[in-house]
Amino acid sequence: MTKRRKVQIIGVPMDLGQDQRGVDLGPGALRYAGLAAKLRRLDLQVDDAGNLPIPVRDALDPSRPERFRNAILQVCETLYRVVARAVMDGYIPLILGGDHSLAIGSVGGASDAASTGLLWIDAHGDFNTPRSSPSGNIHGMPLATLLGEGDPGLVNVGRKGAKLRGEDVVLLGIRDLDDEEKERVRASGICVLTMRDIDQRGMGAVMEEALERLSGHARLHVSLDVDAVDPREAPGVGTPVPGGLSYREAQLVMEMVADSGRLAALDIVEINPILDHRNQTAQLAVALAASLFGQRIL
Ligand code: EXY
Ligand code: MN
Ligand code: MN
Ligand code: MN
Repeated sequence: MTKRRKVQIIGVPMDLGQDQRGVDLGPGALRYAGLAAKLRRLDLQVDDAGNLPIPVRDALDPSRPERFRNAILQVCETLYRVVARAVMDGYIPLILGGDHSLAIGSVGGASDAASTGLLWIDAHGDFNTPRSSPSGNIHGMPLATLLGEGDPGLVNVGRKGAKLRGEDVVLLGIRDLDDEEKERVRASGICVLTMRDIDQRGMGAVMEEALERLSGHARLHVSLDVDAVDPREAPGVGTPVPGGLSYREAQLVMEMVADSGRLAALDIVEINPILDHRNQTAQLAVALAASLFGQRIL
């Protein structure tokens, strides 16, 4: 008999990596959408560790953007340790954002003890550095940071240096890169599977390639930025981009990762309940999480 899998929910209500207000409400929205109950029906042990303490944006001086950066750094240091500990205790950590800057801590922490492949599902590349970024927003930088590029303080969160190599990463669902970011992604060695690839070849074939590229890793971290899904299905995000994944394409991604049996950690980020309709986007994310943890149609 295989051991019953254990999931630890870790809420990170952080909105400091971008400008749109409301993404800090994401963990609540996901809980109200019935996340834990849904996973328990899949015969998982689900333990909710609550939320990490996050500095309140309004209490930080907006005229000093470095305060946001310093707060993000502190949160990511804590998250790194919490996630690394969860993995050590035999859990699959399920991190609820919050904006995508939290991945600097979560992906780092999940790969602390054992090498981990990363499937980054996003409309965006999140591959800017403070130099290349047009916005200065840190949620546009976490993947570059994890590969060792950009702000040295953020690069060294948890343990010194890069947490992953380009070849450990697949970017999926991409359709919005800044000009300089495009060059940087091309030079990175990351496998990029864009919306065009999905249109042309179909999601099944694209996911086969993604899993093949990550086949050297027994453990996979899925970092799901919900803005990867088309805004018609997922309106509750701060940076919507038209032409995204359909409901079924997103589900197929989850189902195929589930079949691989290699899921080691999951981030669900960038849900903004203020912009959502009746919690539709959180409900979608819960349905996707259920498939990722093994729910099957038949
Ligand atoms: N590339 C843009 C920037 O760096 O500001 C937009 C980034 C949006 C990042 C979102 C959440 O994935
Ligand atoms: Mn993102
Ligand atoms: Mn995004
Ligand atoms: Mn509407």
